[in-house]
Amino acid sequence: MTTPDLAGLPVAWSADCLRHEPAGEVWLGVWDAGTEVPERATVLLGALTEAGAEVTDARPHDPGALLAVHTTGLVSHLATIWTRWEAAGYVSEHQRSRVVPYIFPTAGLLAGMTPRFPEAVHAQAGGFCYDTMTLIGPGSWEAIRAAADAALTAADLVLAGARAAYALCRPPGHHAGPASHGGSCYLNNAAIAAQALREAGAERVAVLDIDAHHGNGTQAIFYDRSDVYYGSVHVDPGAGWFPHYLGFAAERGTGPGEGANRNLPLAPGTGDDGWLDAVAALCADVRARGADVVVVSLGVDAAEADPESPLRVSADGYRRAGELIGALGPVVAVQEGGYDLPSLGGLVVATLSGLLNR
Ligand code: SP5
Ligand code: ZN
Repeated sequence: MTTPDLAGLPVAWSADCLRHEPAGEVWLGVWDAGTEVPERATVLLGALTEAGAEVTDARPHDPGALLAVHTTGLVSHLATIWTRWEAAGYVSEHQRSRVVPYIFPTAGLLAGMTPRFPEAVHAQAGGFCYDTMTLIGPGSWEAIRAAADAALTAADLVLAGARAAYALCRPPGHHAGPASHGGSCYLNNAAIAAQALREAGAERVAVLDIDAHHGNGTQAIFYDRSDVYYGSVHVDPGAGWFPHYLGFAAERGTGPGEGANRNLPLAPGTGDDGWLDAVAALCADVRARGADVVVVSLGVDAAEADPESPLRVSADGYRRAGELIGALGPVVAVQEGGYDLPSLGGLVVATLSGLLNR
């Protein structure tokens, strides 16, 4: 009998992650089916179990861990908006089954003025959510909170001595900033884990983001800090890809954080060779700067079959990326994107097998 690839790898998970049902996304004014579906987590859980990983319950953590990287305003908004939306009659009277923003306090609207926080519930959502694709419904908050708890539990396991742990987070997190959310993300699970690792004594933490999209939220959270490096390889936002406005190579960090942020945008169509060169360059940064622990924002949406990105990475490419990252030291892997249900499980298992050098 062969040993399963992931035998002994702890997987932090909560069934509450299934309770978030965005029921699609409003893209260019039309309500589409959307790809960030609960089945993603079911598929991943099945593949990881099949590969021999050890599923462990995400342990509830103090809200202080969320507030260490997010504002009270964002956290209370996410925790309460659904209940207030429903109570105010948007579902029963207006047939709006999900929270969707419609007005955004952009820099242009404000023109330098300080905005007044609106009383109207339907005007509040755009104060936090910067796109129309990141909907909130019944159960969303429980899932958002559970995903953060999964990331924190994986961090605890690595602090306790595991060489690697994986958090099966859903919804994903890397597009959520200190006071903002979007891109199917609500709270930044990877940043919450990275900050918790810092507070538990890790002096230098590196976040390596291999999701197909730039993790603008993680970048924003750590942009002025030297103690948490952020490196990301992603499809070039300038070529027409989310998050469009951020993720360029010139964004290198600010103040004490100057040089501790690195973006490697890739042309659409880039496959294993170009993508792995970029992953290796980020790993070289981490080696040069030193890191006590690495948090991987593990999106697998750069895969060829994925509907949300034009990159063309193979399962073997993911395995090799895992090998490169696993050689750096202890790793907390946090699930981000990845939307092709038939290949999703194999891609994550391949990456984690590489991490464990199996
Ligand atoms: C965590 C993560 O991977 N978030 C990525 C969000 C990017 N969403 C952009 C969606 C743009 C519209 N999608 C149309 C898909 C084709 N039907
Ligand atoms: Zn992504």
